[in-house]
Amino acid sequence: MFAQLALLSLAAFAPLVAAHGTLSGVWIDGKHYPAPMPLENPAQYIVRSVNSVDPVKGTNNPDLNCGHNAQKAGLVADAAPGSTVALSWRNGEGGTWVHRVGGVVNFMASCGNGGCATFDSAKAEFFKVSELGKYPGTDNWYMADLTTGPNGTTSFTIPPTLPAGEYLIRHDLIAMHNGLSEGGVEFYPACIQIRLSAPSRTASAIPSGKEVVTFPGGYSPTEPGVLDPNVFNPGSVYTPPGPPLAAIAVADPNGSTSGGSSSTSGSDAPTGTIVASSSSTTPGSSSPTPTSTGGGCGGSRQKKRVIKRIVQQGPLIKRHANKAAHKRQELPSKKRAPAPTAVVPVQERTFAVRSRVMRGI
Ligand SMILES: *[C@@H]1O[C@H](CO)[C@@H](O)[C@H](O)[C@H]1NC(C)=O
Ligand SMILES: *[C@@H]1O[C@H](CO)[C@@H](O)[C@H](O)[C@H]1NC(C)=O
Ligand SMILES: [Cu+2]
Repeated sequence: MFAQLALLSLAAFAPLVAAHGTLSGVWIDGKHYPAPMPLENPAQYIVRSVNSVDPVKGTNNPDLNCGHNAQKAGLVADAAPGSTVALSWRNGEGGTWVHRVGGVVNFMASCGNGGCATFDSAKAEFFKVSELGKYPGTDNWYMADLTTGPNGTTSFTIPPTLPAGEYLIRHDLIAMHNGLSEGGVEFYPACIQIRLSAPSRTASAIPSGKEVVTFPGGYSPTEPGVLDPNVFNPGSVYTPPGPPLAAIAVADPNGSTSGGSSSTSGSDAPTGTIVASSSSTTPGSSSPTPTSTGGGCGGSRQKKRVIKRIVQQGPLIKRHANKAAHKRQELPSKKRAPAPTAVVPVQERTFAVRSRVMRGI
């Protein structure tokens, strides 16, 4: 009881609910740009704002474009062909991102002559510049790099031959913990406005034709990266959704990744090693300390009460109806409460307990 009260009082200071989450920041060649909170005016940001921490559901959902009710940002960040873009996420309470299973994809599209601050992203012709699932030869997910702490990042390289101009980046997390059945997948799109002013050394054409897609429309509801009954099976291959990588994309050996983190343990435990090894291209030292409640997506009674209280007091965050599905967090729906040999559930529990300990509860 006392613990619950403590949780409530802590959460009461948090602006958002404890589930799901949003992009929290972008580093371009090490320079940091924060992302707006949901419903925040994006005039002073390079990241378009959304009005909910919830996932976008459905491959035909118009919000698959740039997130829930995305609003154009006022600023455009300078970058260069070949720049490294690193991205961090937070959960709905402002703590550490929790989802680790699924894909991380990045698209880009020209904003045309008018520039990104006024560009209608529904018209964007997106080409894919990066796609990640599991670290090669392991059952470790790239997405889990985001769960290591507030500055856990995933990154990609801007194609080095991209012509000068303004571009919209469409970054998307494809959370697959409920993606074992059709419609279960959770999409978390976020759009970032950048400008390449330095001319490319060897400019190529901006991708077009079969290399580009619009959103919604870029994913199919039944393609393997969106619907994957085997996603929790050890050794299974996961293929991120959407078109193939554009020819000008760099299959960055380190990038997007954080290099050197392919432990063979098959574990996605939230240690700090992955983040630490990415520090050359991204934020400096990131503490592995989990700062979130670590509990995933609105499953517990405690959290529901927290949500209710915050909704009464603070900004109204639209909630999606599928809370029950999130009780499962990263567990496959048909394999709940399995034997202790199952890796993911044990980690999730460990993570939750550790988080509570960290928060002194
Ligand atoms: C990859 O990592 C190696 C060793 O840390 C480094 O020398 C190289 O520059 C990196 N490449 C990229 C594209 O970041
Ligand atoms: C995370 O990155 C931000 C922006 O660079 C920085 O201000 C903050 O100190 C970092 N936090 C940690 C825990 O490293
Ligand atoms: Cu979620």
